Amino acid sequence: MFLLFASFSWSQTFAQSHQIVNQDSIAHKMQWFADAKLGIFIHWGIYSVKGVGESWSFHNKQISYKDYMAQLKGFTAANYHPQQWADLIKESGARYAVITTKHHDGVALWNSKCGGINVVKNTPAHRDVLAPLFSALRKDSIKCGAYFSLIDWSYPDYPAFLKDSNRYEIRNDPARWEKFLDYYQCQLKEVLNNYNPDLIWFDGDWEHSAKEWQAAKVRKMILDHNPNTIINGRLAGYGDYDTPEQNFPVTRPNLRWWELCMTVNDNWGWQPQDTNWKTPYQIIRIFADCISMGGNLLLDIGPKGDGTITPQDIHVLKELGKWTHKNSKAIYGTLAGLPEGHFYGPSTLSKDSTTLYLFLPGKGNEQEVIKGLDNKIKSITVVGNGMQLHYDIVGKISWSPVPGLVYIKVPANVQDEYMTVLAVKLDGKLKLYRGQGGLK
Ligand code: JFZ
Repeated sequence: MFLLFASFSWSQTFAQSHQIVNQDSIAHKMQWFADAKLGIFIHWGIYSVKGVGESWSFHNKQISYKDYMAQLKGFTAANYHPQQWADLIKESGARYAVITTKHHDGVALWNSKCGGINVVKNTPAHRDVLAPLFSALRKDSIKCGAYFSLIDWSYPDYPAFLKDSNRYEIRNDPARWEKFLDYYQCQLKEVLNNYNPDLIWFDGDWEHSAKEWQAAKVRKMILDHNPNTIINGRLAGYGDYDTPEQNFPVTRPNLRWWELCMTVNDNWGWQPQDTNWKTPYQIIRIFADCISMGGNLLLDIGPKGDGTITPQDIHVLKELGKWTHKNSKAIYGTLAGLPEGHFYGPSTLSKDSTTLYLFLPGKGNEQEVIKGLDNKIKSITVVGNGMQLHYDIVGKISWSPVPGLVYIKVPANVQDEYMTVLAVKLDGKLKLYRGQGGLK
């Protein structure tokens, strides 16, 4: 299944598929998202009880549907402290969070009146676990995102169930599909009315077409409820931004808004056998690469069924937080940085384009180089430390329009534990020389 996804190209956004060249109406509501840079994704559901693959484990017959659903009985949320979750998310430096309100297994984390299975009616948790999280996040000024799976393999009127066994085909029974549409749109309305999310993160659109999902109607329904709601790219061409999943782009995507979603280990939900944790440095470096290329990072954690967040997730979020807080001015509200070739590392640009932030892969060294910088430099300082650094202009030919190379010395005593960041103050807006040097 996943091999198949690997060849997916990014789905188009609403603006692209409708050839909206002037995206300014969308730009207004996208501003907080563009400035936020970091979000935390939370995969939490009954799959977190035994720690099996979220929904896919029964769909792909790795576990029987009965055994999968037996996890309902174990979903206690006994150690669930939403304010602690929110505070940890805040501490990481994330400015938004997205939680699975319902995954493909169809188990809603709120008390849905539209039908289906939910943790209030069907688990010992016996309560809406979303409401207290959204209010804790809002207390911490974190924007709230609701992940919502279009697919619902448990619902009797949904065509697909287990791998290779459809309940029916839509063309043979359109009335039955209508029933499903009513159900999922009823649930979506509940999510909008209950929590007024700042962002809806759809998933699973690949099982049906935009027409079948009624994507245009659903987009309108969301925006009629709140025109500022951001919609991710998985609404069959009716979203606002793109989501390359787990796969890091190598060259800068030609997209106005995008978000990489990525797990801390190899799985979305908690799975005890998965100990392939990324290190804080690896995550910081991936994050810096994202913002350098104009994107966001949505970093996923998987709390256990009882609501505890693993020590490994906590460690990564806290270490990430130390770094994001120290380097905040190089991160939030910035623009994508230098195009390839000018600097061997990620970079960002202040909104007014007069300060360039350089992220030094590793900790930095004695010989950092910027090429083709056609500005005078006012100062170079270490972000979060303030020390002014010495630099040399090397190889400037007096009569040539080609700028010299900027050599910067980063002494060991100002190096960050993970990734040192420099602020290069320019004499005006960034100007780059993009030519081929002295070649004719
Ligand atoms: C989906 C879910 O199936 C998965 O369980 C998880 O919730 C993740 C965040 O999203 O998985 C996908 C979705 C899209 C692609 C691959 C896996 N894709 O476009 O390559």
